[in-house]
Amino acid sequence: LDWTRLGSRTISSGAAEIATKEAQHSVDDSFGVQQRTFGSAAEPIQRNPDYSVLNSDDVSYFKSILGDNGVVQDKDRVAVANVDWMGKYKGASQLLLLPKSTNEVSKVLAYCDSRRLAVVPQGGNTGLVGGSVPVHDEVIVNLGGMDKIISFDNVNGILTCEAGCVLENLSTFVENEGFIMPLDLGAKGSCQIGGNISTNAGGLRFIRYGSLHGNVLGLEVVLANGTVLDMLTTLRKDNTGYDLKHLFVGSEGSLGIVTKVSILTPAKLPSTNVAFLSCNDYMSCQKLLLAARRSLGEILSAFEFMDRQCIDLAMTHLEGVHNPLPVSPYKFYVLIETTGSDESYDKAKLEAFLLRSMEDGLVADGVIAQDISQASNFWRIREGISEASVKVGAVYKYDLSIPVEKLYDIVEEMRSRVGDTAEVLGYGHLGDGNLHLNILSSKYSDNILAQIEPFVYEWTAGHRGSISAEHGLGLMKAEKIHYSKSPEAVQLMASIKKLMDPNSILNPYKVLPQSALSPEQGS
Ligand code: FAD
Ligand code: 2HG
Ligand code: ZN
Repeated sequence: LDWTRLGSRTISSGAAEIATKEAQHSVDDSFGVQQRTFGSAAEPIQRNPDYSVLNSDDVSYFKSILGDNGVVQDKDRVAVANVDWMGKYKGASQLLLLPKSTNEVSKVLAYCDSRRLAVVPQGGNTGLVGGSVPVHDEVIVNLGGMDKIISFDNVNGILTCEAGCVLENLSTFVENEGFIMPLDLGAKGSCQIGGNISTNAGGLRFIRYGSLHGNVLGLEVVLANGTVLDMLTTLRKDNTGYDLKHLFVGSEGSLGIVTKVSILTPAKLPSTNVAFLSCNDYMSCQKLLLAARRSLGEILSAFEFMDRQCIDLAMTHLEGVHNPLPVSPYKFYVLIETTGSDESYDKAKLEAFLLRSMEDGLVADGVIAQDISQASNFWRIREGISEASVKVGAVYKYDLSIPVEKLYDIVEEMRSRVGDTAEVLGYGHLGDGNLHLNILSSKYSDNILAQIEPFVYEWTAGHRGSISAEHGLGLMKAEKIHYSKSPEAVQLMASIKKLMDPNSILNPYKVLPQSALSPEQGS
């Protein structure tokens, strides 16, 4: 076993930044934007004729609220905001609004509601389910201009900030104060905390710090009619009635626009170690997870999983990364991170765990990063898979919660279904039972899609899994919610949507099936 030790320096997990615009352009250049349906059974989505069409009076009104700089009609800039990060979903909006305060958001929404102009809330536009871009001519409201840190309580680690703050900037800020953000993900360089909350993003620290439902302490939200809902408390405990903020965590901009956030940040601990390991079979990966939970216990901070196809893809498409275990190819790779407060104890614990795992035959080979650049390389491989996947041409992405023991079965079944027409990758947050199933080919094809859907949804439902572990439903899966939620639950969600957004101006065609929202369906 060729492992070496991580030095005493603390690392922030992975320095991978993504350049949204560049990625979009390279995607556009290489295979064009797919402009058709995204599910085998889906009909093209008709524009809801009840929405008004933007006119010059509307634009003048927005300018009177936001000033000329906050109202973008420039075709190139609007075009960027119309296309998602994968280059897969493209709207036809003519207007991008950039509010700078809650009051401005409130006035914009009140006006849109009164005029019945449809709106897409947008953060960093890194979402992976087509939720952050218009379907037709919806007005785009991007929160990027609301990027101020409001306060930081450095006793309790409570950050209060505006929704447009970029996650990586918040990380840097709280790390300087001796804390870390409770979430971390490959899109950190572009995604905004408001977008993270609206998608209930999971990511790489979920195994340790849990969901944003636990870490978000308070929110300020603007409702569809412009009402400002102040729930921006910083209390750990507050059982006064229904906890309304949870409605907005994960509702993908369909119930309101998040404008401010208060979030609990854990203390930054001084010792981080990262190991990159290989396993010969999937059973060993599962056993390794259980062993890591038992032996590493409280210091385990990530357990990420990749198959060989992911490593090959990363090596081909990511610049400056190298395979930490180049000698022979293995079927599976696991990245384990530990974070703790006692450097020598933590290191000894990880080393003993790895030795035992090798002796037990769970680990075939492995390496521990000996410095920050090695650790960054390990993380860059894992975090960069998504970025590498969009460079191939066409990518079909599925984000499934499946019981861990069954999680890789669907990857193998999918491989045999698509044969050599596409490359199938399995990776994800194994510690959370979350598989990212990516199917790559040079071009989008109805034949490949027909092999994937509805099989992938039926299989997941058959195993009582979730068709969206962490990315949301967006446009891609709005009509598929029934695979994971009962008709009664969908009906209640539709009633909530109708109550909170009776004119249905917020993020139309997303999250819920159109049939559940139709006026005939009583609320
Ligand atoms: P956007 O993409 O702009 O929007 C996402 C959704 O939220 C849309 O429906 C939008 O309407 C809504 N929205 C945005 N801002 C607001 C707001 N202020 N108020 C109301 N609604 C709003 N996700 C994970 O869960 N885990 C990961 O590990 C992960 N890794 C990723 C890695 C890469 C390279 C990429 C490209 C994406 C990854 N994602 C991951 C997807 C994830 O959903 C986003 O990265 C992130 O949470 C979205 O934030 P955003 O600011 O880009 O939101
Ligand atoms: C990750 O964990 C992200 O890397 C993205 O959630 C997954 O692109 C994907 O399918
Ligand atoms: Zn993920």
